[in-house]
Amino acid sequence: MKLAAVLSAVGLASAHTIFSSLEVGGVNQGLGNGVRVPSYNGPIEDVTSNSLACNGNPNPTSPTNTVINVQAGQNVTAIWRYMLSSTGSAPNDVMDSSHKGPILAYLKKVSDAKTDSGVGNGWFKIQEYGMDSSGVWGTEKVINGQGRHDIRIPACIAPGQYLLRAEMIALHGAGSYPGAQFYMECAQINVIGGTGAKTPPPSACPAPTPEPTPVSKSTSGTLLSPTTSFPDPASSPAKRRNLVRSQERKLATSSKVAGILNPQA
Ligand SMILES: [Cu+2]
Repeated sequence: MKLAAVLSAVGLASAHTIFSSLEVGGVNQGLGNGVRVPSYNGPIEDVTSNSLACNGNPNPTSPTNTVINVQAGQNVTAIWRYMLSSTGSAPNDVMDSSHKGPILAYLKKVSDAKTDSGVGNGWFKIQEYGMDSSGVWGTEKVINGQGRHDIRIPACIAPGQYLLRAEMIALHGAGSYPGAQFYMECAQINVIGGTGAKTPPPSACPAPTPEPTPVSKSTSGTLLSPTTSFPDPASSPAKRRNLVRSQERKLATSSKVAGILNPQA
């Protein structure tokens, strides 16, 4: 391996990210306050791992006793930082620019947001933002937007406690499995003022209007269309792995994203 390639690999390995705090109503709730943050910023790459739900081994997370009040229908903002110690909001303080891919958000209704592990059924997706028509990925939007990832909490859901799972997926290594890098943490929220009695399956809740970040198709047509799902934390490990592998096959054969698969090219 050439020296430049070695240095590049080291750079990528240390250029990850953490959803480190939640902003609600313009107020940052504090680092790790109501968000289960890990001490290390590495990704989950094994999609059969329970850590795909709310992170965890090999990145153990810290519990938090805070449950953050959020109004149903309100926008909240997941704040992503390169490391827990990163206080700036420049692109390098968020995530390395090589990390291109979709951003997503999920909710899960729980009886106690402080103690529920998040593993298993009940997750529903409330956002998936892939690549826009100019070829700009969701992660680029966050990297170049001070680490801010806006998420609309649906108005129609039942009041009560939820886990809010914000996720960014980096595809630069996704030409083979494992390779896609899944970054996620879970916030503990208490939704108040919800107009519905639903803890909806994905289609039961009307799409929030306006979408905080519109879902877009990739220029390849199907890669990240709104109906193309990345592995859902609620689906079975085998199903998740098959999904990732099919995504990776599409990626590997898509000339449009070749530059992402091989950042040095
Ligand atoms: Cu990384």
